[in-house]
Amino acid sequence: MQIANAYSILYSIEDNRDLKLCNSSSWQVREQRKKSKHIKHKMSDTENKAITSNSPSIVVYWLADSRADRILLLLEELELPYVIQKFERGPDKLAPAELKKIHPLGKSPVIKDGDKVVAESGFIIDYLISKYGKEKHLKPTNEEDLFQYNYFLHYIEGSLMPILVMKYIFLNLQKQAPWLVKPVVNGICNKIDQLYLGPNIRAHLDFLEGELKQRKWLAGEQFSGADIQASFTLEMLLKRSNANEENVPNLSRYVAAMRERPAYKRAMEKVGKSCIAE
Ligand SMILES: N[C@@H](CCC(=O)N[C@@H](CS)C(=O)NCC(=O)O)C(=O)O
Repeated sequence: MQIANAYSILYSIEDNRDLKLCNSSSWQVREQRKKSKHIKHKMSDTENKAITSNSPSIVVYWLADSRADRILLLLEELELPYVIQKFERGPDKLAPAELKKIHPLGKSPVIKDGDKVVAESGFIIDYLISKYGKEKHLKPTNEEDLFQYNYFLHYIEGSLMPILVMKYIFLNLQKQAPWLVKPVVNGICNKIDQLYLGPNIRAHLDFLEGELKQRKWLAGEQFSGADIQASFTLEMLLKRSNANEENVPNLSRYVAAMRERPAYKRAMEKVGKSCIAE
């Protein structure tokens, strides 16, 4: 049973963490009510009416400015009911220690599906599509597109993300360096950027531009889980490289098309943003 869009319920929990219930099932709601003694929200009639008994109970542990946006996109594409538990980053930009209670690495995204804890965005995407998304066709069935789907699911986290994370770390290092050592820190960071990060980012931009010149989406003419995995990362790539529609027209067209998807818009609404790379 699937419940499209429509409603979300905001619970206030005593420990100041927001638990946002989206597109929920009756089972979920009742369980959630049982678990939390501190719920202040009273469900409306519409919310109660939309409730059913056999939906999956998926909780997304979502961290601000993180790859967890991918999972919201996916769940909206799949039109599955889910709960978002939101975490903010600390002043050090790291995830709060509470996330370690969900999974020992303390990273996001991580989800709970029933009693299963599932980590790693690429794995979460493939897991949810395989388990609940058969009729949504987010995983190609023909050999060539499936080959690209698997490649890009791994490429995004294995090759592209590490470069972008390094770029982010060095940028922050420069911003946070005390004035006395700033010239030295800037010198080192600029050299790394010039010798390593810059050329690598250029190579990724050229590679992706070439791939997207050949087809609409990463794994063919059909939108797939590989695009969901790429969503967060490609927006970041464009933002951090200052690339635009003039030098990467196909990549820019791709990101713009992603942002136009109704599921993307619904996911962003749920976390109060207009786009991933806001
Ligand atoms: N390869 C993992 C990476 C997970 C990851 O590093 N997430 C970042 C957010 S984008 C995180 O939780 N950072 C917080 C921290 O390291 O404290 C995945 O794709 O899920």
